[in-house]
Amino acid sequence: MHKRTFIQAAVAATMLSTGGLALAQDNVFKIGLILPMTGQQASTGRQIEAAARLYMAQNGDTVAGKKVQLILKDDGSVPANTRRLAQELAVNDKVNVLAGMGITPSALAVAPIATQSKTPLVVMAAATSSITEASPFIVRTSFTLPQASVGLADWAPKNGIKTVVTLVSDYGPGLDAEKYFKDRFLFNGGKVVESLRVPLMSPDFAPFLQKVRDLKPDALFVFVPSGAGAAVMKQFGERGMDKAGIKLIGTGDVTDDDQLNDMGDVALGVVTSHHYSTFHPSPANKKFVAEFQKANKNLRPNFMAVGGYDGMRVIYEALKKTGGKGGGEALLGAMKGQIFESPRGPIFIDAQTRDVVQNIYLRKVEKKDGQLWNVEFDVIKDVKDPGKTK
Ligand code: VNL
Repeated sequence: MHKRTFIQAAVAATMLSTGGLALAQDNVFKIGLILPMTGQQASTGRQIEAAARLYMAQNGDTVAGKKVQLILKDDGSVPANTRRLAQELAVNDKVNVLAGMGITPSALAVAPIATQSKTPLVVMAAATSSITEASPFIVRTSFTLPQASVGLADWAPKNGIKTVVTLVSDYGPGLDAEKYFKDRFLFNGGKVVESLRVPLMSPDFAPFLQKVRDLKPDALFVFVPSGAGAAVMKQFGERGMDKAGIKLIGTGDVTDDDQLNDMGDVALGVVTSHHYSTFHPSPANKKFVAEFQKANKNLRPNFMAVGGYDGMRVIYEALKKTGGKGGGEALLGAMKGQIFESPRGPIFIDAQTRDVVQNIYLRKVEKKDGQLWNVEFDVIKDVKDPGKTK
């Protein structure tokens, strides 16, 4: 009798504790954040992680009565790793949202998992136009290369640039940048003399730049992913391209704020088009930059940080709106159509395309108080991704 009571009590206790566990699980909202924390794209991972943690520090980790848990995984930007990690997060950890995606191949590798598990995937970095079409569960808070390239192709011919050589990383975003810059530049009466493509991994820019020097265009248009710009700039300077009268232009990835201040005077005067500059003069951005730098040993936030910060905002607001009810589909629904003031300026998550609509700024590198900045001098408002057919 005594023994039976003991067993009953033990069973009851077990049930109570597993019941308690289930309840605790129910009250946790999990974000599976996959980023390149090591390898060639590690600066992108570092920026996005810092921004996500800042957003949580500023807004608390309890939303709609749920405890928000950030689960960070390092994929080293190897797409097979991204895929495996996403699978584990969706199946074992049962995350409510997948997020991050440092490069396009990572986002494309995870898209089918988002679709099958009905888990929203918030793309915070990768920027090939077609990514949002790879799964109806993808929402993007970064940008697209067509979006960033077209404005520069309008600006260049009006500013004495008639001949251009394009130089891009040979994968999704580079091919988008090359195509959309070229088509618009030709339409505007410009001429693309040559289109060069460099490998994504460990590129050696020297032979390509030598070729550009020989071709002597008015300008060299460059797209390389965040983190690779400093190497391009250094070799551009070493080969005396600027002195030979060739201007450097590109999307803002090449004058990445993460590296810009160490690029030296060769970067002065470089004109780029992009959606975010650390120097953007809005009160919201000044607050963001100050608090980001304070929390990160003065690290300057770049466009990757802003993609991560806004991605967290989209997740938090969707959780608030749904109260965590209705699963992945409801959460996704509440992400669509969000409109708000980002550190980059006003942005909008287009409900039809799930892609970000935003201002694109023309910027020129200038020195102010001894530091190099991308200083905005013109804006094209509310730019939709020109790569979308519908
Ligand atoms: C991508 C596009 C990656 C733009 C980037 O940096 C970037 C991409 C890592 O889609 O892979 O600046």
